[in-house]
Amino acid sequence: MFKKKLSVVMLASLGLFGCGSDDDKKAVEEIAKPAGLNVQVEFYNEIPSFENRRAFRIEFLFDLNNSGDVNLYEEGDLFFTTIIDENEKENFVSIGKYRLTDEAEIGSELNFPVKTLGYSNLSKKDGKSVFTFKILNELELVESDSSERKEKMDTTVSEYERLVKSINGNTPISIRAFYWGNGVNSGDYIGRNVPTQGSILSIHDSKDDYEGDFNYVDIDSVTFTFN
Ligand SMILES: [Ca+2]
Ligand SMILES: [Ca+2]
Repeated sequence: MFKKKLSVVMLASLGLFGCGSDDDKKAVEEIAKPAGLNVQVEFYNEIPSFENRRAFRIEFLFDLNNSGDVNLYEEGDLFFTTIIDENEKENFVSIGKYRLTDEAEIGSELNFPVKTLGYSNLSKKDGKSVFTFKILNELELVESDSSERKEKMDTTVSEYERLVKSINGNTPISIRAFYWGNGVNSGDYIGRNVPTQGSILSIHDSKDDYEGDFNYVDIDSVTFTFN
């Protein structure tokens, strides 16, 4: 209830409220999205288009079990990945050996499809790329064909929801971003070998510390907000 009231106030103050059009309805739905975690990554430069089989991949590993390890898909960690290429965008999260994904490969034992994992987007602003990802706290599974599989899926979603809600402003994180394919390679990292220590609410990263032959992927800043 409180949330709904807040939405109305926000819309009214933005001058968007009162016309009763479909756009208004959409705006209310947008604000009524389930709670979660918002990530925004700003780059110094522009990530080029995805022609010629080139792709962009960004990974966020939350070291929730505080092992200091950023290389393994460990039990107790959450590892989010978004891959964007010419044809599609795929979001998935690894929870130990299982994966929740909104593009599940049919028949895979370890990949479980959810209706929406989150909302990721790569856009351009003033000649610079910005990646945003709204990670949801609660997920809705796509129906399973067997009760055995359903049980495993339910357990994995419960574990996901428990872990994602435990992320806070001081959770150690490792972030890796790449753009590659057809002779092009560019990447940048935060907490590459050792996850970050301290606040992740606002992270600044140096200019020109990219790896590869091109400066396309050069992280400038990362911000996390919770709602
Ligand atoms: Ca870990
Ligand atoms: Ca950088």
